[in-house]
Amino acid sequence: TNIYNYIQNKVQQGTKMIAALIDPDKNDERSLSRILPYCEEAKIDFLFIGGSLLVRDRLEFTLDFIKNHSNLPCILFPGSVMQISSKADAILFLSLISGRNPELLIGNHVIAAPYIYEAGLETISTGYMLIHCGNYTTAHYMSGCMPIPSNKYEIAAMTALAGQMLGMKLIYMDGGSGAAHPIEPGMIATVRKIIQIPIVVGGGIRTETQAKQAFEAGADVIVVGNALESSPELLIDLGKLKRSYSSNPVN
Ligand code: 1GP
Repeated sequence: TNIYNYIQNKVQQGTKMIAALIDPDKNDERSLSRILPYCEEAKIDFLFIGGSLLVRDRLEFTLDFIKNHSNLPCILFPGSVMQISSKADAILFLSLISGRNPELLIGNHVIAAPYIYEAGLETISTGYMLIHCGNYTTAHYMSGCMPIPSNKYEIAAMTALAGQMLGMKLIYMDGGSGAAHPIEPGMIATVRKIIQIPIVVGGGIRTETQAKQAFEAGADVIVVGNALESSPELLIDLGKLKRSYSSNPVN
């Protein structure tokens, strides 16, 4: 429960958090060596490790490399039951509550449960909601489910509320990696108004302004993935941005 306690403490303090998404398919030693120093310097909170589809078997290598070069907590963000490793610190136990695919609501969880148990991973029950953000992403395709339309704020809010009522510990609103635009701040705000659990927001965040809009609308954690390939220095600005919400400047 260490990672979830950390999130709860930050939320109680009104402090925002940043996660960098590392897709093992897209990163090798060279790109990790480039991105990790920015993660450290920016004092981001977590690394999310995973992808909708891992074409190459590089999860273990990626975790080994990160653990040898950084102390940042590694949270698995699994695209499938194949993405489980005891080398990580926690796993987002994702239920795709915006979809209606029973395998992604409970089936895969039953298959994954003994492996997660064996690995001793902290499990964070997460209501995962895919939102349509201008394009059709790999996450949308791989889920085989319709995403929530970008302007249907009430559907998003009631889906998140149902997730909270089911006992989920986090809501992750995702436009999908490489989303054309981030989730509309109005949708985040509508969800924020009705639920109490922490909200993670990702997909298509490429600028400090977009990150700020997500935070102001009520996101507790923002996730940045794609943008780090071309401009990892964005993390430095995001680190400053999250510290502007904190009364304790070392956070
Ligand atoms: C995707 O929320 C993450 O699941 C991050 O998205 O790669 O577009 O930043 P980006």
